[in-house]
Amino acid sequence: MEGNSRSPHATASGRRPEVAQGHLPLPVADGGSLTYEEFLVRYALARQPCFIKNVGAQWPATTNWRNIRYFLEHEGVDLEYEVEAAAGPPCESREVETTVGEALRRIEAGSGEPFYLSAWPYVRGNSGSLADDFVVPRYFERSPKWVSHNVVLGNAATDMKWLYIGSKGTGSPTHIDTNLSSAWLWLARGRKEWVCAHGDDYELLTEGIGSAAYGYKNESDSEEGETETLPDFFHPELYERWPKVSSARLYHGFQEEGMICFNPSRCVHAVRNVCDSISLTHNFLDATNVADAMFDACRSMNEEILPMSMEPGMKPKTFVKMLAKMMGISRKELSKTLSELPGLLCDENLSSLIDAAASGAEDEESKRKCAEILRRELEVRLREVKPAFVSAATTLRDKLGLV
Ligand SMILES: O=C(O)CCC(=O)C(=O)O
Repeated sequence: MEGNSRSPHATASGRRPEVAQGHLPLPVADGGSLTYEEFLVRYALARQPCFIKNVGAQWPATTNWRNIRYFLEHEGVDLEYEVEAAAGPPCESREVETTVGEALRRIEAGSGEPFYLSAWPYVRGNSGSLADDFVVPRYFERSPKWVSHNVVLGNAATDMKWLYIGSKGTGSPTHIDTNLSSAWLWLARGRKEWVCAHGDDYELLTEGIGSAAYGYKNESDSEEGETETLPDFFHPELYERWPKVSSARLYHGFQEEGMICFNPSRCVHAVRNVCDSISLTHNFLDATNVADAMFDACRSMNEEILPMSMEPGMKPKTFVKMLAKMMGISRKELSKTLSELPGLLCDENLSSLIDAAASGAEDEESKRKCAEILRRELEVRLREVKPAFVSAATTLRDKLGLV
């Protein structure tokens, strides 16, 4: 491993002193030798962003995804699928409604203004056969169906699988990933410049920001009463404009072709395409971040869903119908999920969660060890969040009459 996998600012007492201004190098792990246990301990559970090099050399994507023509001529790609692209540099971009085909042709033509086919949901967008070109590395997406298909955790409605294809100068402004999930981002072509905060600095960076912390939002989008915004990590006066950033651990680095950037749950991050780029992003929830996802689900139930359901004149049935429509799922499916929600973290589910994650380890002995590490860690992490989740989920279920 290169760079620093442990925060240089952690002390023996576990307390972090004020950090000097400036960025730390993003650690680089070697996918050829990184074990699953090392990945868990150093990165996923530690909420430490990193690069992983030497991944995917044998994948068809390594050769095929170097050229936009491949996507344009691939018979499994739905070029008519409607998407929102971004025109212009990251913090000033405009949304453009277009199709996959038009966006790809525009980027291929390279007509001046930066243009980004960002967050192309290629699986939902009828182009899932592109997944034949790569294999999900052993470190990621190890979750049982009750997590990966749960609508409240976001996955069934949005499968969290995207492609990002854009010209030089495009990028994604500072944000936090949906449901406080983790993400692996593999670069097929180009070069990306990243700034990622340590996941444990999430509270510090999002304090006082409220819902503006979620998604790509800029100052003009802030809601009433929310005066702060997430810091623009690429702003030339970052530390002057957002002084609290000097107390956070910010990691900086350039992602080269064939490398993964791993963003753990709670990691606030921003990225720029230094040159024309083609990349794959999958977000996921598993045993390493489920407690964070539950924390986010509590926030969403208490601050968004419950208040909405209690608006004057709102009938429970109408509310469920409206919510199902917003999530793009059937009313029946949503009602079933919401009625079962308070029992989601039962012992049986937690065991299957741990087993699914530990199955990433190389042999039986390592699987046992990883399962033990995960069990201990989950116990601590769920201690507070589980009662809060059960309480919010029960209130919601009862309020909607879904018992
Ligand atoms: O590559 C990009 O522009 C954005 C990727 C990213 O940060 C994300 O999907 O959360």
